[in-house]
Amino acid sequence: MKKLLMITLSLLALSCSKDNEDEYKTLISEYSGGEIMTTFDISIDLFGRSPNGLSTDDFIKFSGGNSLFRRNWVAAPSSVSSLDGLGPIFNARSCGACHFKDGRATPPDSSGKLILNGLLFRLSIAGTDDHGGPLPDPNYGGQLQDAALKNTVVDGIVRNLPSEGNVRVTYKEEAGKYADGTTYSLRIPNYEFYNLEFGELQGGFMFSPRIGNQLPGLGLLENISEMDILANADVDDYNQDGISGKPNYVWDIENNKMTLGRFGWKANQPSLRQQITGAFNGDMGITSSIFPKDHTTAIQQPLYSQIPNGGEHELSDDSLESIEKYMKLLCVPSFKNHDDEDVLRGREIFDDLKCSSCHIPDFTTTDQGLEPLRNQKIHPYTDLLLHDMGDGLADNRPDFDANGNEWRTPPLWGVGHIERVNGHTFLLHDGRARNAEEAILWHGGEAQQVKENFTKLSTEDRASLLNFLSNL
Ligand code: HEC
Ligand code: HEC
Ligand SMILES: [Ca+2]
Ligand SMILES: [Ca+2]
Ligand SMILES: [Ca+2]
Repeated sequence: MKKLLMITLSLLALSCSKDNEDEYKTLISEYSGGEIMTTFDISIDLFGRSPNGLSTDDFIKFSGGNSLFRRNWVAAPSSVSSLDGLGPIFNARSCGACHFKDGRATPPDSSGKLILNGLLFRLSIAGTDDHGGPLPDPNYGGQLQDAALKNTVVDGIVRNLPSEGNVRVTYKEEAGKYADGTTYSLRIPNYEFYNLEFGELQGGFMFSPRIGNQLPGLGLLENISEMDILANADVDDYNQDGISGKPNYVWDIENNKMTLGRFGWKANQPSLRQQITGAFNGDMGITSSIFPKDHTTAIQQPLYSQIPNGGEHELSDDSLESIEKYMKLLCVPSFKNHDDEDVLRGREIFDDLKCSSCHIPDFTTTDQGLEPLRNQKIHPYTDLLLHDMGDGLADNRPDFDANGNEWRTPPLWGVGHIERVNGHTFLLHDGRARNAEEAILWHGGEAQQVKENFTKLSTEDRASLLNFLSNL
């Protein structure tokens, strides 16, 4: 194997146009987040690092945002008025509950426990809203909140409010085999809604299970120019490689227009500001200037509307600015063992298999925005575009321009570090894959051929590819 790699290297060196050399340097760069936004930390806090050299003001905001992210919000009224307003219904009390240490949530196991951890369910019915987005369920809204305030005084009586309902998750195993004879098994999730407080789900009801993502590097992704993202789009597959990256266009509430989506599993959010305030509103019941209204539906009002709120708005614009800065400035973990022969071999296989036609390794950020995010050569391994991933992964629920089969290519930077931070290796939009290998085996649709080629790799090559991923 060593020999093979040496030959490839010398070929690269020989064919020595400047371009190739640059390409190779990029290939081995350990600075996944560019020179400023890369952290070499290997502690369990590694997803929570800020870049060196922040201004005092930015550092204060980053730290303030960090604590807002971790703290539990409480019911209003409370002595800590900057942290009250939780509920009436919610999924979790803090951002950190689902993004533990800014990392990936653990999916629920099959035990049928009430706890969904960081898995949430987006809901809709057939049709679209005024902006082409999903049409919320009339009774349950756009998301199932499986928790509600307890010990709350309503009309002088202490009550435990019921939540909207719960979901039970079970998995079925399905066996498969590699060309080398090695067997594997994938788990197919099944979801069952129960304890539904506001009546049965109607015909045409759709849901999308989604797990909380790891959060490093999002400011850099937000600072890739739209032009650079669209350059990789190929909606009608003109170049006939079977891969047709498609941009999602979603409603930008603050700017009152359709905008390229970048965040969420279907690129369903246009900006970190909207993603963050959407999470406060939907996941925690906290209002803000962007989402001034409670997340409850008409049928729920009589039950929930007597709960005191935590001020107008419950999240102040100052707090929003801090937490936005925090999200923007989380550094990306470095690419470990970037000069290791087997890891580099894995990277070559990644390219050979054409994983990199969706998980695009290289971008340069714009010269705008926060100083540490400008002009950075980054290696996120995403195109931020939508791809048909086949029926196996489909949620069959459209989300703006994303159809029921399409998902945004998730960035692979940091995936190898989730285990250290979060103590697990579950991947994909609903956490069904128990590790990177299973995540690849789930690829279908536009990635069907790539997946099949993966299953035909030699045992050693497969191991090298996985070794590469575990170092990202
Ligand atoms: C109940 C669990 C849960 C809570 C609480 C939660 N999140 Fe999330 N977060 C998610 C899920 C699930 C997604 C993916 C959403 C989607 O695809 O629509 C997500 C996505 C995100 C993203 C986009 C990540 C990406 O790669 O596109 C950001 C940023 C984010 N959350 C920030 C926050 C902040 C800030 C808070 C606190 C206000 C928060 N989240 C609270 C579960 C949660
Ligand atoms: C056609 C585009 C495409 C190709 C080609 C492709 N991927 Fe993906 N990849 C995706 C999308 C989209 C997802 C998210 C699917 C989901 O969550 O349901 C994904 C998910 C993943 C994940 C899980 C990431 C996470 O954060 O949960 C890994 C790991 C991964 N891909 C590795 C690879 C490797 C290795 C290859 C080549 C063998 C490859 N991919 C080829 C589009 C692609
Ligand atoms: Ca509230
Ligand atoms: Ca709801
Ligand atoms: Ca194409």
